Amino acid sequence: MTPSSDIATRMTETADRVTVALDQLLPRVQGPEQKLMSAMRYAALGGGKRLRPFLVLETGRIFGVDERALLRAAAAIECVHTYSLVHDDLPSMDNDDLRRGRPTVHRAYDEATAILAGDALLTLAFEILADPNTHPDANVRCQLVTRVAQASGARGMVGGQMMDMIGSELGDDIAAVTRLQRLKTGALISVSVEAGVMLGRAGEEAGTVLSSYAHDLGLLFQITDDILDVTGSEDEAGKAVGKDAEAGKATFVSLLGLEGAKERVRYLATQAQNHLAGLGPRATYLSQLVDMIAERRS
Ligand code: GRG
Repeated sequence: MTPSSDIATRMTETADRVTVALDQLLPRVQGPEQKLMSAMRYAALGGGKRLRPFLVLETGRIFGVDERALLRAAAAIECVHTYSLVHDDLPSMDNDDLRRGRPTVHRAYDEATAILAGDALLTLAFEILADPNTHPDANVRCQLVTRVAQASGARGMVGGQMMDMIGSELGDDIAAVTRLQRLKTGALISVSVEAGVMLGRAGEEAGTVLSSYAHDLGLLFQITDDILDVTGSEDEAGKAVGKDAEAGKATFVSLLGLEGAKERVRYLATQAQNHLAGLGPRATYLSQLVDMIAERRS
C-alpha cells in the first residue's frame, strides 16, 4: 500500500467513526423543537473531511489514550467547526448556497434555524467536553473546555472571522494575512492536536513539538485552501470557489503568487514533518497527513 492510500484509508475510517460518535451525541429529532435537531444533524452528519477529529485521534493515539475519550473530544471539536461553517455561510457573512456538496443549512431550512443550529452545536461541544465520560479527571476536562473556548472565541476563530470581515483596513501584507488565518483557521486546528496532548497528559517536550507541528499544519491548510480557491472546481470542493478574488481579498495566493504559494506549501510541509522526527513511527499518520493536505483537491 502506498503511503497516500494508507493515510486516505485511515482518514476514511476515522471519519466514519466520528460520524457514528456524532450521531450518538447529537440530540434526537423529536419534540416541538425538532426542526432545530434536524438542522443540527443535517449540518454535522453531512460529510466533511473530519480533519480536526483526525488530529485529535492521531495525537491521542501516540500517548495511548482511550479511543472513546478521543472520539468524544473529536466530536466536540467537529461540532465547533460545523457551527462555524453554518454561520460563515449565512447571508450576513459569506452568503453561500453550497457546503460539503449540498445546500447550506439556511438554504435547506431557513436563516433563523441555521443561526440556532449553529448556536446549539457550539454549546453541545462544551456539554460533551465537560462530561465525565470524556475524562475522569475534572482538571483535564476543565483544561479542555478552557482551551477549546479560547481557540474558538474572540481571541481565536471568531476574532479571526471578524478580522476577515473588516478586511484590508487591518493591512493586507503577508504578516496581517498570516495573523488573521492563524486565528480563523489555525486556532481550531492547533487545539485539536492539543486536545490529544491534554487527554494523553503528554510531557512538555512532546507538547511543544506537536504544537509547532500544528502551527505549521494550520498555515499549510489555509494556503492550500487559498490555492484551491483559485485552481479548484466547485464540484471537487463541494463549495463555491473563486470567492476571495471576487471579493478582492488579500490571500496567500494574491500576495505570493500561485507559484510562491505552492513554494510556501512545500516549505511548511517539510518543516511540519521535521517537527515530528523525534516521535518516530508513532507519528507516521500525522506525518502522512502533511503530504495529503499539501496535495489536496478539496
Ligand atoms: C462564523 C464564527 C464563524 C467563524 C467562521 C472557519 C471559518 C470561520 C469559516 C470557514 C470559511 C473558510 C472557507 C475558511 C477556510 C478554511 C476552512 C476552515 C475551510 C473549511 O474547513 P474544511 O476544509 O471543511 O476542513 P470540511 O467540510 O472538510 O469539514
